[in-house]
Amino acid sequence: MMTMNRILDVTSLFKASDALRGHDTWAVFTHRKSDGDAVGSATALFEAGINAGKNVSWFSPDEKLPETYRYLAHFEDFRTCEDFTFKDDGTLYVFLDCATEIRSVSGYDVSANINSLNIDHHEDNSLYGRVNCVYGLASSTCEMLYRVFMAGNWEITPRIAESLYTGIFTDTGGFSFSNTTQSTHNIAGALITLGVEPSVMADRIRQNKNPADFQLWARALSRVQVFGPGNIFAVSAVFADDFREAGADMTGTEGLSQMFMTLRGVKLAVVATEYPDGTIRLSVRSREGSPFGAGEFARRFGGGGHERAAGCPFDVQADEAVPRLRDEIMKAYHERGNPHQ
Ligand SMILES: [Mn+2]
Repeated sequence: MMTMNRILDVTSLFKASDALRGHDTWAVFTHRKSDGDAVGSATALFEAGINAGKNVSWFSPDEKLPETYRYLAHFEDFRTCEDFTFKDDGTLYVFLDCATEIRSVSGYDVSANINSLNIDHHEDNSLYGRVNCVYGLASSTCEMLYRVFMAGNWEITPRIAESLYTGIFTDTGGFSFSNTTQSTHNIAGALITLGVEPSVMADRIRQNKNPADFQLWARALSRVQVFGPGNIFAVSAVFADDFREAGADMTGTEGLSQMFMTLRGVKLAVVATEYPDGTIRLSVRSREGSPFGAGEFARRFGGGGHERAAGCPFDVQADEAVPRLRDEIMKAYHERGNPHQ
């Protein structure tokens, strides 16, 4: 049975803080295709660790991080790592923004006797850590980490504040998605008091497209298909050839699926992306009024994420991706949106 982590267990914040204090060596893991929340939370924790005299390292399977976040302290401390050997050697293994342990490096065994700390805000987090600090109604992992820092009286330096603000800003779409709450704004306000400049941060995060990304987006935008009852569904695709011809890399799709949510009346948008090895992944976005959520749709294909933003593999040939995707969306609609048919 899937957990739906909708209650904030305040004691878990103290347990997380105690776990961090109690270990001199931290290995921090973020998920594949790291986003602002993953990079923001990892760099914030890295800085907090260094300030506390800890020996900190940071990994994910990504070859490189989105250049957008290079302004964050400790961006350069990131290391690529596909597999990791987890040991019971006094190291604290911290997973950030990872709904499941397999979203990060491989080699982790849930039942093994190792010190692991899971800090996250995915509703469907499987609680794989020895200590789990998970609240599905938090806007971001950065918001959770802020709560952990406050619980344990950790000093939040201006660098940490910038990292945390970055994750909150990006995961809420600049304070515009439905996960934006009063707490989100209160925490953002506290971070501003600690030195964050909102307009500087917004520019750094948003003013980052290069012409190659525009060429890539132009291809995706030109292929949009809107369909379903009341035209509530939108799909598009980008293929390996598009990346080559546009001169863009895989980070060029960041923000693309959200763009299709700006279409009038659209409640659910899906972008299929072909990776260099020919595999297809879906990026799914939804809003209130969709017959099924983004997370629910992604879970049909072994993926996961949030109710409003999720991703999954899609096991089809590239040239079949769009028609198959349309079929799958209508299938989900008939099963979920029209239960009597
Ligand atoms: Mn997140």
